[in-house]
Amino acid sequence: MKPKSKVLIIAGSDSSGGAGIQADIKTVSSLGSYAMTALTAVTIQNTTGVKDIIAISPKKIFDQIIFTSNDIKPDAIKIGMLHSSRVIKSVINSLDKINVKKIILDPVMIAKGGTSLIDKKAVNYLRKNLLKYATLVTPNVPEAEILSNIRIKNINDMKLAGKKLLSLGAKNVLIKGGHLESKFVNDVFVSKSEIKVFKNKKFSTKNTHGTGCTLSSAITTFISCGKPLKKSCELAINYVNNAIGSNLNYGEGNGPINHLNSIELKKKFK
Ligand code: PXL
Repeated sequence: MKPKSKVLIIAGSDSSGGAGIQADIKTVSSLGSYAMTALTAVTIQNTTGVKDIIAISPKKIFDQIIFTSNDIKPDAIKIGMLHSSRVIKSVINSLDKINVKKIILDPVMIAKGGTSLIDKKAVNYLRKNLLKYATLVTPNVPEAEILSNIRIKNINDMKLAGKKLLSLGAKNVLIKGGHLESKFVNDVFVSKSEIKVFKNKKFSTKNTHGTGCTLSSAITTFISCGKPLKKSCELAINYVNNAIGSNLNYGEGNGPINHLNSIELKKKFK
């Protein structure tokens, strides 16, 4: 097959392969599109946690985005880990130059084991300056609480926080409900014209490392192919749920999900 579209991923590396740019490339590829990357940081980690983080300079992040996109124009962009205000600023400068309309922002803040992937000043900078570039922002509950300054305990709070993020400049919001105590996961999509709750059964597994990265990359892939945004969210949630359900159970800690779940190997490769 030929790729259906081209996606640029701006994100950090996860050496364990379950989250970050590795999850993004696997997701975009397994859903049939072409993945390009601009690496923002290198994390040294495995399923038990993050050991170290090495930053890439803001100028070199800018250069990766511009040099790559000027040659092969992306249909959509996914943004993940941005660890400092200077990095966010250089990403904004590059977005101003390349003029790509479909931008999905996953406001990554804390890794599964609790390590912070962004500094505190950068959170304020992101809220004030980057949110307005986002076609869709995809926070989980703790991230939505920080960005909106609203305490979230239930679906109604998620709706309020979503509306607040719209008022701060995001064009659409998908708040992921997996952190709330419940038998179900309610993901809440908020746009200017509607609110939609995607309700799915929660899996009881510790192996959910990289679900946020995977979800935002899957949404980016679907909208890069021309699917409507809300439909892209629905399809991406299904993709992630199938990938969790496949339960690889790799590693001692929070293991990865199965990004290849959607792929059938052709006979000639068997
Ligand atoms: O899941 C958030 C995330 C994003 N980006 C990188 C990560 C992680 C979580 O570990 O390592 C690079």
